[in-house]
Amino acid sequence: MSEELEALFKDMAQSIIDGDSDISVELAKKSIEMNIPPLDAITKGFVVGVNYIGDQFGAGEAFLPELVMAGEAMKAAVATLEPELIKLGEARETMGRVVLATVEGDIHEIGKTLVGTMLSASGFEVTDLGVDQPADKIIGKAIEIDASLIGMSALLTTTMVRQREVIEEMDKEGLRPKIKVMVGGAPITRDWATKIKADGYSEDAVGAVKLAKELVGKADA
Ligand code: B1M
Repeated sequence: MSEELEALFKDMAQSIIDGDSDISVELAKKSIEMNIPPLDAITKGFVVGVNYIGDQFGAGEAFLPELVMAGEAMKAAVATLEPELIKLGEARETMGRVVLATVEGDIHEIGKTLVGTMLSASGFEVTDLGVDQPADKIIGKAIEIDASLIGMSALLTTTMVRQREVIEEMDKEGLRPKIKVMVGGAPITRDWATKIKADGYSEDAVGAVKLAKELVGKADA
């Protein structure tokens, strides 16, 4: 990696740590001008900063206002890069409809939105319900739009159990295997996904696209 690129990624991380949306957006724009792949900017730059603040918060060394500002700066940077992510996809074929949501009680949206953007860029028709979504809303929307896949994000150990509730409800209503379920989010593991009988788990947005294609039977597309 060149020194210039290394410095840019470092500044990106710092802009999130400082909770400075103006600078994070400016750096996101700079990365576009420099033709840096948008996913690199996110994962090697901005995410490093948000993870740092998350760890500091977890250790009691940063507080809620800092977490909120870091979240806002991260959101603004990812939104700036979103058109570039969409451009990356050269989807010619419709892959199927996906309902995406962060589960009830959980308002973390950045990772979920990133997954949604990547799925859209890859040809999926994504209905993103947003955050804090109860089981009935998620399932109701999937039935309404005849979705082939539900994607659920959870970032809290206290809300990940909601993923299981949605799956149990779907099983009760006989909606599976017609509608497949994919889960993700920082505390989610493959073991958890297996335990709650999800159809698949991915640890990041790129993996989520690959998995979604497999689940709808279009792995080669
Ligand atoms: Co919160 N938060 N937060 N937070 N927050 C965490 C999750 C935490 C780990 C921080 C910490 O303590 N170290 C901790 C959870 C601890 C736990 O449960 N064990 C925590 C806490 C405690 C809280 C509050 C309870 C704090 C409080 O109020 N006292 C509160 C909860 C509010 C609620 O939801 N009810 C809270 C609030 C917030 C903010 C609102 C301030 C803000 C969110 C802003 C927003 O989203 N608009 C925030 C933030 C920013 C974080 C951290 C720092 C960063 C999350 C993030 O955006 N990461 C986070 C610490 C961390 O995760 N390092 C933390 C970047 C994003 C790109 O990654 O979301 O993981 P991620 O998504 C990845 C993958 O996980 C995956 O792909 C994405 C891209 O690679 N993925 C999927 C995600 N969803 C997927 C779905 C898929 C597949 C893959 O298929 C469907």
